[in-house]
Amino acid sequence: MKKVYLSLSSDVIHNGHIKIISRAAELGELTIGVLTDEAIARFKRFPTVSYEERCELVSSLKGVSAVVPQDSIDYEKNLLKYKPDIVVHGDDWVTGTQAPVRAKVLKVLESYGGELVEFPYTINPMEDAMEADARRILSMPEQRRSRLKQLLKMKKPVTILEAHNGLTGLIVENTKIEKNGEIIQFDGMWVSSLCDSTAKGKPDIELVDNTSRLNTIDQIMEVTTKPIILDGDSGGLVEHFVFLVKTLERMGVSAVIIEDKEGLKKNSLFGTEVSQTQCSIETMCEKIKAGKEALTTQDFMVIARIESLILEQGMEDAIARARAYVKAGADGIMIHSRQKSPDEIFEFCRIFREKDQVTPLIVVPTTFNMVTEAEFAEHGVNIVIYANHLIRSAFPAMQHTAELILQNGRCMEADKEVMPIKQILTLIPEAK
Ligand code: SPV
Ligand code: MG
Repeated sequence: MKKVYLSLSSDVIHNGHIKIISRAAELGELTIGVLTDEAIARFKRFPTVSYEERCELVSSLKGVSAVVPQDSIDYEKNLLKYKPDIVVHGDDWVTGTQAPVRAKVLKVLESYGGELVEFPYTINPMEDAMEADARRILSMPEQRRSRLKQLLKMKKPVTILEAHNGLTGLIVENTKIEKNGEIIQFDGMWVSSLCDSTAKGKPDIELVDNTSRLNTIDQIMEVTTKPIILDGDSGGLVEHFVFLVKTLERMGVSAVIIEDKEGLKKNSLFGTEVSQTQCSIETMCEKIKAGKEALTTQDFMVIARIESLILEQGMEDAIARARAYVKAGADGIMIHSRQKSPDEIFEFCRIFREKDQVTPLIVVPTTFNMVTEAEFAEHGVNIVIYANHLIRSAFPAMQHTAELILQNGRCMEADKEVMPIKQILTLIPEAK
């Protein structure tokens, strides 16, 4: 009896899956590699049906002899572990995003004499509608809100990119690349005060009010499903912060990060070049406590951001604040720095982790940009936020286009560098 292996990467089982399972079972003893929640979240989107439920469903199907976890879209680990004689797949992966995954499967099979059998892919007319349904479910507040906490349990680090409107939200939602046989994407969005303000032509001084910030979030939410972290600046007055927290939680935002500053807030990357004041530990703790008390669910995270290194107050102050904020109930600590070297961030992580291995640590590597996500994870970091990169890439591109038109007195030269009209017309589909 030959050993047959089929990987199921979907959280929706339809007639196409049943058909390929029964054909695979005809070839020998069939093992199904069920993709773990983390693997599905990585390459596709967060699953709507949990790994355990999917295993139960799949193992009850006719022809299935065994179910094993597959923890990556890359088959290598499982193929080398189970050495199936035959791998079965639909022929849809010959081209498109999964083609490199197929190429790697062929290479591994060749290494031990296994074989790939492909059956014609059954197009299910309902597939698009089912996918749209799944996305609608995932975008609902109670689904989306808890996603960050779920991701923190699954993945280290969770990677977050800045979004400041619907369009940049779509970029964070949909951008995927193939890397080392895996398909990867960002986990969620950071609604940055710098980028939200800049996009509105305003300085980053808490001038854009919460009504406007919430409107930005709403625009992003309308077209995405991924979790959102709001840059809440100083959080404002305690009396105002509790209202903000309630509203964010109700909307389905996953976390707010507030920084320990008072008075006129300026962007942290100015450091001590401008006058900015750090608030007292007591004031910050009071705000954290009030925010936590205002919550209705266990899902929403109030994260405290420490500005001690930015304001050159020293490591001891940063650590003392971190411990106090965690004690006050903070669900995570963001430690910020504007140094080019990551040394002080790594030192903070090391000292913090000596006594606390649980509280999530968050970093924003705008200046210490050479550090990779894997290195951050090794230092105990749980969330990496790329805080301003979409707006920083868009602005020079737009300015260049404006200059090209001025220089040439026409738009032909600019047209060569911009997206074709046909593409922009169809970029956003009319109905989903
Ligand atoms: C932001 O993105 O607005 C931030 C991060 O607060 S930073 O600009 O580095 O202060
Ligand atoms: Mg900010």
